[in-house]
Amino acid sequence: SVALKKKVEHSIQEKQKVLNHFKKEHGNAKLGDVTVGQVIGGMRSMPGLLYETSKLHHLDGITYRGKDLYQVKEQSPKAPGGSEPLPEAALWLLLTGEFPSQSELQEFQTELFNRGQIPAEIEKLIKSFPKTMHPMTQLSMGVLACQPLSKFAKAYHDGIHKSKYWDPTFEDALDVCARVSRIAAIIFHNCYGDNNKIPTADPALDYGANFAKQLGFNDKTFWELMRLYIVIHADHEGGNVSAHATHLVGSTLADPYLSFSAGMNGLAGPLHGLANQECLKFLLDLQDKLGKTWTEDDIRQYVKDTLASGKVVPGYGHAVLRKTDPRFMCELNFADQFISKDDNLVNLVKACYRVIPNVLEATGKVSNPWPNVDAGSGALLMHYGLNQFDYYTVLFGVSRAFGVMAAQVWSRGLGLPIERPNSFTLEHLIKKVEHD
Ligand code: CMX
Repeated sequence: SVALKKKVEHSIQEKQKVLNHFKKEHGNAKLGDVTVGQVIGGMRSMPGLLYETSKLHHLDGITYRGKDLYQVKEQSPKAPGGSEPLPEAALWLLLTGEFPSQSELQEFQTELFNRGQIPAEIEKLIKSFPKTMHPMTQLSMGVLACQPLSKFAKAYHDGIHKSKYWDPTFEDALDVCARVSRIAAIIFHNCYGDNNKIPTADPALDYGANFAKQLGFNDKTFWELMRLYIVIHADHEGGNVSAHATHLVGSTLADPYLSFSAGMNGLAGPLHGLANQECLKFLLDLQDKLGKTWTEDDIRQYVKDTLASGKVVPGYGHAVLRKTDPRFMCELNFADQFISKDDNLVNLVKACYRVIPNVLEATGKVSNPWPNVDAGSGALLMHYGLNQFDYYTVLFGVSRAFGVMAAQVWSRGLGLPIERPNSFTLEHLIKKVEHD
């Protein structure tokens, strides 16, 4: 959309002025001290990244351009007759700080639909991935298969001036967001169906509905869930593994396809995006073991046994959050609005929420005993029949594209340099601390 590109260009130019002035005036200002514990402990809470699209607050949760998820949900344009926010409106918000007008939105939806087309030979390549390959591996490879289409890589090769890097990054970022749902739909049918019979996308539908339709789901409430799901998983500031991996690889001027694929490899880890798959498995194992007549005491004992066997309780805890994840609350609210009160799995999610935080708190070591986004998403997807749970992280990946790709446009727009923090061997670290 010409309007969107103009808006992004204008706000980047304005922000560049602020950044340059700030860097000149305050480049040496201190943001805090780095402790040995942080160096050894995964850089937890260490300031180290400029990331424009979203900011996480340890109690309020994620804000997209200053708006918390409840505000996003309330203020976002919706599908006709719908109540959930639209992913393409969230992408516009992440890129510009504002929601699009109705006419801007319609034009943008058409544009994303057109950008989503994948050349036949690349579709054929993605369709040739083996059924048994994990869907996340297929996602990462599917994105890489589209890399030859990168406009940034071509522009860089042709000698583009560095002040213009953001422009082909913007083009690629929108293409990646548009294409990733098509790649994901192909993967779904590669793994669980017939990839010669993928339902066609409909230009009259919005992004979330079209994605659900291509997966083979025609229930309009599921389309609403997909819209909500994509919006709430899109961005979680810059330090989480998928965002940081995308940002890090992008800082080398690797194009958005290469960087996003790297981010997806990080999302595939069980402590990050794969936790939603693990979480559903946890709930189903619990149901298997206890039947559908479980009690809260049963859950308590099951969680204690899990901890005693040296495993984490998936869907609980967070590196930054210190309260129930608002994304989980959005899922619960959706369940209350749309899902009948006799869904045993959804009721189990709610019972776990009543029981698990106390058990985790009692260990005395878990910094955040509250549920994160993954604690609820699987049960909602199961309700609508999406029960291929090794696919769930792919859904997360489709959504995460919106945040990390919008952020990459801004990183190139602000001319952020290649990342290169300092590392130590343990011996160097010990020497340094003992000498100081
Ligand atoms: N179950 C059991 N133990 C847990 C736990 C959980 N859900 N969450 C934290 N702990 C443990 C840690 O393993 C750690 O134990 P050790 O000291 O023995 O190594 C201790 O509590 C302290 O960890 P922490 O400071 O609370 O948590 P971290 O910041 O190190 O890790 C996270 C955060 C998310 C990896 C961790 O809470 C976890 O493993 N949760 C389960 C997996 C999960 O739900 N991941 C999804 C996160 C959401 C996202 O990716 O956005």
